[in-house]
Parts: sequence; structure tokens; C-alpha cells
Amino acid sequence: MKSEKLKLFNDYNLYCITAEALSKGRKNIEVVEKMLKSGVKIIQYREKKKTLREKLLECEKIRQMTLDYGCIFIINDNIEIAKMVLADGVHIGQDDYPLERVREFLGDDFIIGISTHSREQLHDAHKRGADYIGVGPIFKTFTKEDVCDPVGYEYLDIAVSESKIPFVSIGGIKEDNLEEVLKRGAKCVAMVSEIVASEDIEGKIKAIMDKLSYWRDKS
Ligand code: TZP
Ligand code: MG
Repeated sequence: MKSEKLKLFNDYNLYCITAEALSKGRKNIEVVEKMLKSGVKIIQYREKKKTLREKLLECEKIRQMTLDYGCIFIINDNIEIAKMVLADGVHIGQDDYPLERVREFLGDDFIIGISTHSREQLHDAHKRGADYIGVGPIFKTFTKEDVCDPVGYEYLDIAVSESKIPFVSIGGIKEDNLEEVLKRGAKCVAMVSEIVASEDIEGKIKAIMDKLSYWRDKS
């Protein structure tokens, strides 16, 4: 059920995002397998460079793998693929299809997340019926090409006090600065390069999850 799935977004979880171009020669499928074996509970498929056909085939495989491991599967941008493979949700940006139209297309059972960078966008996402919001980029990141300037802790603090739906902090978050973000009240953190570009993906995830567990137990 969607409400059960959304609880994971408020429970000190790591939200892992794919990026084959940064994965040091490893394929998305191989990276996703390592994420799943390490116990990751939320995975987003984000792939800017492949054809729709390639993306669909990869997402079909990842859908099955995530179901086998009981992991939430979110697809970035491609709402049609999300519907075709029956993913758990989609993640859209401010310039993608309007959220209401995405909701119409996918229905109420789908999780819809939207990137936000300001208080105004946060309240707009609430009004439009988002299930969760992305909050970032918190720090400088080189992963996303068309990314805006870091919103820093200023917007993170606004999200902590004003968001009525789960939010996922993103952008330049690493094992080393993770606790700064958690200290301010974040309960779900998304990472791309820190995980996929790591030589030891399993070891990196374990170190991050240990920190998250510490904060979960403390809360
Ligand atoms: N959206 C906002 S920042 C970002 C996305 C997809 C990229 C985050 O990547 P990294 O490597 O974790 O900084
Ligand atoms: Mg997008």
C-alpha cells in the first residue's frame, strides 16, 4: 500500500539513484544488484543517455529485482515506462509534465515525487498532490548538468519545519557530510555519485546505513 511505502521516506533511509556514466564501467543492473544485496529500500532509476527502448528493458529487469527484495522502485522522468513496468513511483522535475496530469496518467496508487528548490515550490508541490518532495541541491554537485545553485541549509530548514509530506534531501550528500543533514532534521537522503562511483559499493552503503541506523535509534 502506498502509505506503507511512504513511511520508508521518513525512517532514516538511503535513497539510491542510478547513473551508469558514473559507475566506473559497471552496468546499472550490476550496481542495482549491489544496492539490493546491501539492503537499500528505495531505488530510483535515472538515466539520461539511453534510448527509451534501452531504458524500458533495464527497468523491466529492475522492477523484478526490486520486487524480489521488497525495495521501492521509482523511475525518473519517464512516466510511460513507470506505467509499463508497474513501478512504485516516478520522480519529476519542475519542468516536466504538470503533476496533476502525471497523477491522472498514473493514478492514486503511484508515488509521485517532485524536485523542489524553494519554499514556494514546496507549497506548490503540496497543493498539487505530490507524495514526497526532493529538497536540494543541498551542496554543490557535479552529477546533474542543469542543476541550480545549492539551496544549502536555508531551504533544508524550511522543509524540516514546513513540509507536511516526506522529503528527500539531495545534492552533494556524502558519507562524510550526511550527519550534518540528519542533525538538521532530514530523514531520507538521496545519493548518486557517492554510491555508484564508489569502488566498494557494498562497503560504502554499509557505512552510510550504519550512520542512518544510529540516527533512527536516537530519534
Ligand atoms: N537532483 C538534484 S541534485 C542531483 C539531482 C538528481 C544530483 C545529486 O547527485 P550527487 O552525486 O549525489 O551529488
Ligand atoms: Mg526530470
